[in-house]
Amino acid sequence: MAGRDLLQRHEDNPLLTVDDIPYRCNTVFNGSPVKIDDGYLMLLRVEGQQGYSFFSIARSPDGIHFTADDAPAMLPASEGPWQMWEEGGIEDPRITRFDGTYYILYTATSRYGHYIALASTEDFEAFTRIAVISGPGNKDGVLFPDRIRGLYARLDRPFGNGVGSVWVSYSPDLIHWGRSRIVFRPRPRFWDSYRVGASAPPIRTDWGWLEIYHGVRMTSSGPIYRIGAIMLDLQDPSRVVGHGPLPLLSPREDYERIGDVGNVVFACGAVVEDDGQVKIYYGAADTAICVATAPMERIIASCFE
Ligand code: BMA
Repeated sequence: MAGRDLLQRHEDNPLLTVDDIPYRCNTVFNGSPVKIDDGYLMLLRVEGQQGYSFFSIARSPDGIHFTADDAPAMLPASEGPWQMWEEGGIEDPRITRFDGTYYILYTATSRYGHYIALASTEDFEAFTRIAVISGPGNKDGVLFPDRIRGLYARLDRPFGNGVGSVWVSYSPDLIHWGRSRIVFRPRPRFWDSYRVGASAPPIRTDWGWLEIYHGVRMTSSGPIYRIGAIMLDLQDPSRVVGHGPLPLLSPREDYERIGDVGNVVFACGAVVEDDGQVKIYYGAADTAICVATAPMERIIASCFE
């Protein structure tokens, strides 16, 4: 059976719901996974009942069965210079391992809008805030896992002219960013016609940088968020080398259709296994965390359809 979607949902979905969080909160979604020595760790976006989001950790031996920590890992700053950036919460972490350090790009929200912020950790116990690395009206920041032509590189989604497109920028030091170029835009008439944004940090392949992104189509009953893939040139990621017409995953199951924000599948990270299977972790309906998989070769092929 071909199935409706290229990605196969795991039968244990949703992997994490509010019932798995040991303290009172509203929802858990949009988690970013990493593989560590003895299993998997996921940085979760938890939304508290007061209405803002923060980060917590869940751990797993197999990438499927997760146990959430007893207490949050990183709360919005409540004092100091970061307070004004994070007063509305911290959202959608994306983890990239680079030279042995884990860098986390996340969305800081405040009365002035959304910003991309950068923090790092060595051990997921202590987190160091490094810098706010965008102006207002930007989110969906993902850091490439390698330098490109000697510079750090990121994708992001500035909200210029009311259109959400994906851009690439470069930095010598992770703090000062520039040389911004557009990468791809919403495609009129397609499933990603309203908005696009980076989802998982780019994955290096022989064919280019594989970017798992989200695309939105607006309908008369609101937006539908889907997961897609695009291939970018290794040396110049502003150059799209492959972009297929179909999404990888669309909301279909009740846990994707029904929740605080229905009709949403929204990835924040993926794990490539040694056998070539890719596990894509995604928030479902802004209410739960799920995983869906496909062989890397099929995801790559979909970029060139
Ligand atoms: C996006 C982000 C995500 C969220 C999605 C659907 O703009 O805010 O955190 O999952 O909308 O509500």
